[in-house]
Amino acid sequence: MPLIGKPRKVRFPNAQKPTPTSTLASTKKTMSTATDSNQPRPGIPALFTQPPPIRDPLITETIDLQNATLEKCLPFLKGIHSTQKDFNKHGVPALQRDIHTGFLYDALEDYPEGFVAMDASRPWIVYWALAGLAMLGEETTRFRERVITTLRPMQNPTGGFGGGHGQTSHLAGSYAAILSLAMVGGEEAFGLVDRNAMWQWISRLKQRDGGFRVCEGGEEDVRGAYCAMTLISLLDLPLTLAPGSQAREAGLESLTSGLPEYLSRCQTFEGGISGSPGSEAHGAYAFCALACLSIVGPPEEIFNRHMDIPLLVSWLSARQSAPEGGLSGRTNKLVDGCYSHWVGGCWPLLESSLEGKPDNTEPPANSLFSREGLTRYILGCCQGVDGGLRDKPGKYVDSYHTCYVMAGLSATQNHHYRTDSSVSSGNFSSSFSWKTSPSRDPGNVFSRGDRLEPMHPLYVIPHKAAEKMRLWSETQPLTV
Ligand code: FPP
Ligand code: K
Ligand code: ZN
Repeated sequence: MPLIGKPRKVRFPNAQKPTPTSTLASTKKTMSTATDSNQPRPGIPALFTQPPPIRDPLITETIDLQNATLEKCLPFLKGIHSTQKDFNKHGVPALQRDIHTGFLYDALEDYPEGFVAMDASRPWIVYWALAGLAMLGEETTRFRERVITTLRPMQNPTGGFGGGHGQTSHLAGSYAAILSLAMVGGEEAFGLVDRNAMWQWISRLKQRDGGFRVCEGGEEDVRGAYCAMTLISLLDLPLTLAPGSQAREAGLESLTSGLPEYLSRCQTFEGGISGSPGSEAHGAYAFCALACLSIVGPPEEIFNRHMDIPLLVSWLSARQSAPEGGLSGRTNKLVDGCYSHWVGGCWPLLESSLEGKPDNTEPPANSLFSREGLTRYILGCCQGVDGGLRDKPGKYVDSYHTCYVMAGLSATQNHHYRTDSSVSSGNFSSSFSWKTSPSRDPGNVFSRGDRLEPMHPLYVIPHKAAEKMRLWSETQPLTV
C-alpha cells in the first residue's frame, strides 16, 4: 500500500533559521522607532496584544488564516483602531449601547427584499432583536401586538411554527417563536400557542434512539433535542409520548426516554460535542447538549453521569484563543464573536455543576476561562461602528451576532447559580431555580455602565420571561 497519497498543502517557513545577533539588534532598533504609533494603549497586558511566544513551524492553510485573523484583530486588541472610542483604564472601549439599540430596533422593522434568503428565519429575526434589546435593558413587552401579529400565521394546525407563513413546522423556528412570545409576555401571547398540537408534533419528532428530528422527515441532531426540551419545559407539555407516535410504538415511554444517553453518544474523542453521533465536535452543539441536559436534570447530578466532564472542560478551554481572547467553534478554526455564547454559555452550566449543591451563592473568585480575554475581544473587536456586533473585524454586523455576542458578554459579566427554590414544583423544576448576581471575577475589565442584563442560562431570555410563561402554562394543564 502506498504510504504517500495526495500531496498535503503544507509549507515549512525559512523563518525558523536562527537570526544573526547583529541583524536582530539592528531590526529591533528600527522597529522600536518605526512602531511607536503601533504601541498598545496603557492598561492592556501583553498577553492580549502580542502573538504567542511559541508558534507552530508547520504552515498550513488553516494557520495562514489564523495569522491573518490575528493581524486584523491586533489594532483592535491594542485599542488603537480609529473606529474605537471611550476607553477605560484597562484600555477597553465602552459598549456603544445607543447605536446597538438603534440597530436592533431597525432589525425589527420589515426586512428588505434582499433578505429573501432569511425567509425561513423570520421567528429568529424577531428573537435575536428582542433578546438583544432585553440585554440592553429595553422593555420588550411593548412589542407584544406586533410580535403576535407576525408569529400567528407561522403556526401550523398540526403543531409547531414554521420559519415563515406557509412553511413546515421546524423545531428551531418554534424555539425562536416561543422565546419571542415569552419575551413579549401576556395572556394573548401565551394563549396563541396550540400546546396540545405542539405536544403531538414533538412526539412525532422523537426518535427511538432518544433524540429528536428538527422537522418531520428532517435530520435528527442535538439542536433538535435542545429546542424540543426548551418547548416542553417552558410550555409544561406532558412528558408521555402522544399515542400513535413512532417512538411510543417502538417502546419508549417518555419524551425524555434515552435522551441523556443520546447526548452522551454525541461526545467525541476530542471531548467536545457533535451535532449527531460520529460527527465533528462543535461549540454550537456543546451549548445545545449541556443546556438540554440541564433541563432534564440539575447539572451537578446529570453532567457527570452522561459526559466525560474533564475531557469536555479541556476541549472547551482550547476554544479560547490568545492573544485574541475570543472563542472558536472547533479545533483549528477561527475566533468568532457568536461563540461567546455557544461556547461561553457552557461555562456557567459547568461552573454550576462543579459548585455542586445549590445555594452556594458566593461567586467563585476565579473562572474556568479568561473573562478578561473574552471581554476584551467582544468590546474591542466585535462592535460595528454604526451599531450592531459582528463575528470579527472585517465582517459585517448582523442581528444573529449582535444577539449572541451580547449573550456571551452578559454571561461573563454575571454569575449564574442554582438555588433550592424553584417557581415550579412540576417537571424540570430545577430549570426554574437559576438566579444571578454580578460576577466578581478580577478579570472584569468592562466599565460599570457596560453591564448587560443577565439572561437565563438555559433559555437565553430574561429569567422573569421564562418563569411567567411556565407559570401560566401550569395553570392550563393539558388533559392527555
Ligand atoms: C459551522 O459553521 C457551524 C455549525 C456546524 C453549527 C451551527 C449551529 C448553530 C450556530 C446553533 C444552532 C442552535 C440552535 C438552538 C438552533 P462554520 O463552518 O461556518 O463555522 P466555523 O468555522 O466557526 O466552525
Ligand atoms: K463561523
Ligand atoms: Zn459567528
